[in-house]
Amino acid sequence: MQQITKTMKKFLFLILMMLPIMAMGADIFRIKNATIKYDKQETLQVKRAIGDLQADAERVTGCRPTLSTKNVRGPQIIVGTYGKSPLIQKLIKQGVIKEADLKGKWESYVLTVTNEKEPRLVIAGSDTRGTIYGIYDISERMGVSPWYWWADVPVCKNPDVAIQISGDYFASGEPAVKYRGIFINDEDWGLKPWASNHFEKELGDIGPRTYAKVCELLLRLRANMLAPAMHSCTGAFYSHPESKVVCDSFGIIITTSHCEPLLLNNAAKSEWDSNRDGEWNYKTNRETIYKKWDDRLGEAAKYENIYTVAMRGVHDEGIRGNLPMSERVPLIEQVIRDQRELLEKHSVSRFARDIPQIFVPYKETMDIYENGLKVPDDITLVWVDDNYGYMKRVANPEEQKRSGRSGVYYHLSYLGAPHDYLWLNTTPPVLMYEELRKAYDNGADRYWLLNVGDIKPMELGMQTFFDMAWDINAFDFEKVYQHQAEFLARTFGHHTSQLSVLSSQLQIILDDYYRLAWSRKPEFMGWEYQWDDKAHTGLKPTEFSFEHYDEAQRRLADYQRISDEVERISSELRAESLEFATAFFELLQFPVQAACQMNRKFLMAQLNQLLAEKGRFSEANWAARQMEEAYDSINALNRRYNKQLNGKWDGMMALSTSFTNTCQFYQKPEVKRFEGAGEKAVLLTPLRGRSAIDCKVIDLQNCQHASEGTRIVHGLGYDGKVVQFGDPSKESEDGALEDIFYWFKSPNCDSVDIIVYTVPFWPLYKGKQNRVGVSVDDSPVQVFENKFKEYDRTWKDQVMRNGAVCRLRFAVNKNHPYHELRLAGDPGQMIQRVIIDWGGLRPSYIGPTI
Ligand code: REL
Repeated sequence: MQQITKTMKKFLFLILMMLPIMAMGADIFRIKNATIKYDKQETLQVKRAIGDLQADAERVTGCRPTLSTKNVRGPQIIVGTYGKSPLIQKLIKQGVIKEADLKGKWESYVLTVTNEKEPRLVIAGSDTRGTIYGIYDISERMGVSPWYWWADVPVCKNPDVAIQISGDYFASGEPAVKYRGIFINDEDWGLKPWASNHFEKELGDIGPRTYAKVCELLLRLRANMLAPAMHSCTGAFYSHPESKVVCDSFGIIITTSHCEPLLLNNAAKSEWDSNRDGEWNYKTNRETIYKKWDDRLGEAAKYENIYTVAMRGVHDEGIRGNLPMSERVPLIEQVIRDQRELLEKHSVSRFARDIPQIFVPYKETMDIYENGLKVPDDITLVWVDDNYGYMKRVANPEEQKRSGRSGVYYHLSYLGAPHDYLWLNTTPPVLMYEELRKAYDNGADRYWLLNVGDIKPMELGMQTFFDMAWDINAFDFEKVYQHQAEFLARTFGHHTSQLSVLSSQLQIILDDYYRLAWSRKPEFMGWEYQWDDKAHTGLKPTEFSFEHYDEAQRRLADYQRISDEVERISSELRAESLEFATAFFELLQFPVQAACQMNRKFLMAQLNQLLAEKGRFSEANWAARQMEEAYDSINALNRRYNKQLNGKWDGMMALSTSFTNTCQFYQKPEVKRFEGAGEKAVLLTPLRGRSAIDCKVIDLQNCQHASEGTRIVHGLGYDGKVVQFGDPSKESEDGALEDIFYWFKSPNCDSVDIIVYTVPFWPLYKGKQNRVGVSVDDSPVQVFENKFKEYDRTWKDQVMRNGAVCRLRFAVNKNHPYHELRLAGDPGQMIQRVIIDWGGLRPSYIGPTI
């Protein structure tokens, strides 16, 4: 009896002990007053990140956790790396962590809360970066946004913050893409002036202080590599030796752009000076070039790098000298052989095949590759977009077998022909997903590099890119379409009443923002002025029509609506917190309002010309003032961006970004003024229902699908949705094109024109096609095959308007009022707009509305 009582007492005691834990929920860990515990053996990089965890915990709770490598009592955050940390080994033995989640895994981590003896939050990584990502995952769960510094997202104070891991245990798994990073490019108008005149004034350049901030951001976004800025306005990365040390202390891998072989930036005089070093020509000056690479590797090979092999000309040029292809190919093969010899000499790995290398068939390098260049099997082939978001090709089935796999180099920002876009981030996330998924499904899982220009204001695009690079399988068309609105709602939701309402409001804004920029990017509103258009001396009107379909009016009204909407959300946020309103300005308000004013500037200049020609002088004066106001507004927006937060971003935003845009008429288009005519406002509200006569834009949503794979994709196209004919990687069999059909009623006529706008993709790889077939009633199918070459007129027009267009004529029986339109396409083809024209279509840019 006594025994029973003793046992019962013990049992009761245990129950009582557990009660607080059970009440609290076994999987809750309070951060405040916890000690961060780790082993001495941890790498320098992990220890540095532990410092960030400590700082983040203090930001949130107001208390700075103690760090300890000794045994401690009380709540602990245990941080450790598999294979280095006895602490983690012990937890594996105890069954707290599953070894299989870490052993042999690349950059993976486990998070778990165990409250058995003392509350413990465990962050265990499979390797250095795995542990670091685990740390930053916890920071984010505590409420520290990856963008807390770069986009000033405030950290909400919460002394009681608690971490709850669903199911008590979280194993991240390996990232979908092994190497994930950014290329800082075209820094001349943002990052460079900001760093040199402001953030790193003492150095007067982009250097270690800036790179420390960049590296921290990358790790918080679960990226692992950086291609540093390389324009000649900036000192070469290796000319500030501390920069590489800093990047290494974060565990960030250095990679370089396509034109910097073996870490050598020949655009920088300190690296390559033709007066000093001679011609950049491997045929005539091999020894000097070889020596440069040798020296560079001597200094940098001890760090973690991914090496660009082969070579191009100086900076972004092709190889100089009229070397025929029959000589180019063996010459580049020789270059690669020599480079691998040097890599073996300097690297700790004995064999070149064990050193990460990339070959980037960018611009003319693609021709050399297509002409038979032999690239050793272990080298990763990095496929490129055409600088405007469309992948030029992906790996074919043969290339997919390579041990080096393949990768992607993708642009969110570009300086070059036919027109640059360096100011705003306007690449729809859905296009990015479509193109990257296509590459990934065909083997591009080794390396993803994103050209982000100056980083700001590319935040949303970067967030989507790195979330996809980490786990592309968590995405589909619907999820990627909602991704940015959800991210913004999570970021700002605490400060508005309803999160889901906010998310839908943001989705509507983003829908319009991307849709309007899809037909014409804000940077392209100066229209015809292009890089190779040297003869052009004045501003041409845009093709948006004020006279037909209210096209220009509608565009202005749509922009104004989203601009007002971001203003409204911003005032709501401001009422709660000025800091949140500031972050909102950087992430969304600035891009939306800047795009709006850029459009207003050019469209009002156009309206001024139009009204002046018609002799409506007082209204022309009004349009001229609107243009002036838009110009001033852009200046004011840039100024606000640079000057807010005590000038934190001073120099980051500029009115004139890029060479194309620096000309005076682009900055401030000329307008005509009429003295004494006064000013009269023009009614610009688009009239509802004044729409198309004798032509019709079909609503793709109302098409019937004849085959399963065909789908509607939201977030792309002139109308915000497109039809896609199945999966791009699917085999196409002739005669088995996937199709859709649509019934329409026509007036009494014996022919109709069908105008089809597709999304201007490149064929998947050689041998694949971009065909769309159209038929009406029983007519034979007419096929439009989108064939173009990079830099030809068709391609230029296509990338500037994000569309390829064809007009096909069909005879119809005039006694039959109803007709069937049938459309088919190769797998992956996207149709974004179809217009049925009975002869009534008027000149405009994209035609009437649906
Ligand atoms: O976008 C690219 O990859 C290239 O055009 C760049 O490497 C290059 O630096 C470009 O900005 C030229 O000025």
